[in-house]
Amino acid sequence: MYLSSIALAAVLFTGVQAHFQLQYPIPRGPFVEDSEPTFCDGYNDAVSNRTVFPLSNGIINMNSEHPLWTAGVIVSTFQDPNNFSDFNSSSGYQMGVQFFQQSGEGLYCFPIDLATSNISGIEDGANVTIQIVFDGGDGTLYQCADLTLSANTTVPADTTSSCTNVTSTSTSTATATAASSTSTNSAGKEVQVASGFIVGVVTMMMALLPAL
Ligand SMILES: [Cu+2]
Repeated sequence: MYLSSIALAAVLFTGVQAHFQLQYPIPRGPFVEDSEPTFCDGYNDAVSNRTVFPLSNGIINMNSEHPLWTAGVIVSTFQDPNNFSDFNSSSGYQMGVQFFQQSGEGLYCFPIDLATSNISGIEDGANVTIQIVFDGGDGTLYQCADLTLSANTTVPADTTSSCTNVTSTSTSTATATAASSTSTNSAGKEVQVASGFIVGVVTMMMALLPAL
C-alpha cells in the first residue's frame, strides 16, 4: 500500500514537471501547462504587443522539462492566425525550423533564420506568428509568439548570453551553407548524416501535426 502510493505520487510528480516553456521570443500569454497540448497553448488570437524579431539570425530560447525531445517551428503570415490551417500553404506546413531531436533538460537555444525560409510573405516589417511544436514523449505540445520582423534588430544580449549551447548564430548559418555545397570536409559530412536523421524525425512529427 505504501509503495503503491509512492508510485502514484511519482507519476503525478512527473506530470507536473513535464512539458516545455518558450522563453524568447515571449509567448502569446503566460504558460498554461494543461493547455499546451492544444493550439498555441490555448491562446487563440494574436496579441497587439508583438515582439520585434530579427528577420535574419534569430534565436529561439526555451526550457525543456523532458530529457529527450523533438522540436520544430511552423510559421504563419496571417495577421491573426487562430487555427493550424493558418500555418499551412498548398505544399504543407510552413517550416521556420525543421524538426530536430535533442537530449537534455533545461534552457536550450536554437537558431531561426526566417529570411532564408522561403516562406511567402516573409520580409522586413512583416507581422508573422511562429508556433513551436514540441514532443517530449507525452504528446505534441504547442506555444506561439506573435512577431514583427525587422532587418534592423538583433536578439537581446541577455538572451544570447543565456544560450550556453549556442555560441553563435552565424556559425549555424555557415553550417547550413556547407550542407548544400559539395564540400567534403568533416563538417560537411557531419551535416549530411544529420540531414538523413532529420528526415526520419520530420516524417514522425508530421504525423503528429494535425492533418489539414
Ligand atoms: Cu510534458
